[in-house]
Amino acid sequence: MNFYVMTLFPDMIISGLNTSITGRAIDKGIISLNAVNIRDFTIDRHNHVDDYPYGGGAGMVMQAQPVYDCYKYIENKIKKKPRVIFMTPAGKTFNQEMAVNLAQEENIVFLCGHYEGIDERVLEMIVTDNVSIGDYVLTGGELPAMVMIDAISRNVKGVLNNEESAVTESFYQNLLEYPQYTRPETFMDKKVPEVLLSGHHANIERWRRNQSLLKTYNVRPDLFERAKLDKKDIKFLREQGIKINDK
Ligand code: 6GU
Repeated sequence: MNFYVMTLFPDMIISGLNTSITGRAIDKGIISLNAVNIRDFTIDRHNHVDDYPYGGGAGMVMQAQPVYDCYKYIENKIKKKPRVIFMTPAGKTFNQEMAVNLAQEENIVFLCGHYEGIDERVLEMIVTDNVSIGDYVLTGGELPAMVMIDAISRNVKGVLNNEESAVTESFYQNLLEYPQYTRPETFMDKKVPEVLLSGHHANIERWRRNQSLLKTYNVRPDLFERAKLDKKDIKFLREQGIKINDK
């Protein structure tokens, strides 16, 4: 899988993703990361890539020409029309389902804006998807692109090892992770929950499931509403005084 990032700050993309699990996947050749500097495509004498907005107003707008030529350079290299994702707070909010789906693509191009935005005409010409990473405003699209590349990559076969893969499971069921503990058994008078030392696998599994249910109910009621509950889950939650409607 090949990621292309159109950006004014290629070093930021490379340094952010060349470490840890994404870095290992790049080294192994499972994914490739190409940060392409939009400024390299300007035809302006002073290397400018932005100008004042027509109609007035604050800030600067990225010009169409360098963005378009940068895109054409990438399209020409891969010889097909890729998904082009424009990182914008005005896009559809990114989620795990989108990460899983995008992991099926062979090439993805990310377009990172800066300043007050990008000339609408080039967006109309090249962008296939508008995506946001949440309801807050960032200074540019680089961090959002890095977030998406990380989340997509870990759904590409071979990027995670078996142990790392298991960790994703819970989000698919719309439940949050149960708490984890490691040695020592006692840390500053705080003990590890007894059941985890019992060696009784069914009890441990039940306890973990119950912890996930309670955590999700308390911190993410929106997720909890979509979680699939079985009879044992419903019994446990009712014992905790939580009202559950039978379907
Ligand atoms: Cl994709 N871009 C910017 N600039 N801010 C954001 C965002 C994207 N997603 C959330 N905030």
